[in-house]
Amino acid sequence: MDLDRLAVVMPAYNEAEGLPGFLEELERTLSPLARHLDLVVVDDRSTDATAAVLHDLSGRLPALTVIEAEANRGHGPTALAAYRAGLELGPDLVVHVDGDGQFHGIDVARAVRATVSTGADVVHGVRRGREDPWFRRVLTGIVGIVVGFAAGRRVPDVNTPLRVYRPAALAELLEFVPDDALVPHVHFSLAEARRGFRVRYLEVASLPRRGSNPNGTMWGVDRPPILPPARLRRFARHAAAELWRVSLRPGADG
Ligand SMILES: Nc1nc2c(ncn2[C@@H]2O[C@H](COP(=O)(O)OP(=O)(O)O)[C@@H](O)[C@H]2O)c(=O)[nH]1
Ligand SMILES: [Mg+2]
Repeated sequence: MDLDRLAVVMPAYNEAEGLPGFLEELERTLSPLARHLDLVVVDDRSTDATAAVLHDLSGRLPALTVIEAEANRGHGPTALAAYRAGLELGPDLVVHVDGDGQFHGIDVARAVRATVSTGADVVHGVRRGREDPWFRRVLTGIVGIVVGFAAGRRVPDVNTPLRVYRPAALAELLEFVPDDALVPHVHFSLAEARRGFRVRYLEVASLPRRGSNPNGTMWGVDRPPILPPARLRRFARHAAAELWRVSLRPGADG
């Protein structure tokens, strides 16, 4: 394939167990696709051994660059910091995946190939086989309907963390989403549709998180509770307000 430089960007939080296997798999599956591969991981001040594990790995994986966040800021701001760091390397394409490693390396490679072969501005990995508690599925469904309505077309898996971007398209999106956004990928999905970006969708398998530390999940539980935890309810409230402010209200930039 004809890529000179490919940058993978990844926010990570408490993923000490799963990161080595996931990063090594990405290195193995993606390095054949470009002359130069970068793996940029932003550690969001993890409280487990993530920083030490990444330090060790950087000795073994020449592609790896580790950035330590100055403070714990959550998934959205950390993903945005990772995107910016990746873009600064001047790559042909930027791939985003979460540090919890819920994808196969070969599916990430398929998404990269699909971006090149279709000439798309962005390719989304649409997750199949997700196992989420009911309230997360309901929340995802509601966000999907709101975004689909605002975008004027259905957007499958609006918040998927597996995305491959052309740098110019990504730069445009990063311009209007605030650095502290809670749900940047939802804003991105909506803006891509509204701005007429060429978006392609690729079905990919959704795996369980690779590590066993439940603090690495968004909601801090390893077994789904019956009712939505307070943390999720608070997050949903703030995310809905942000979606209105950044993307939905009349005159919003998105
Ligand atoms: N940067 C950062 N990421 C977090 C934090 N809490 C959870 N995450 C990450 O958020 C990501 C998404 O959460 P997850 O429950 O896997 O959502 P899903 O993949 O959409 O089902 C995971 O990669 C978590 O590691 C945090 O405080 N900071
Ligand atoms: Mg995940």
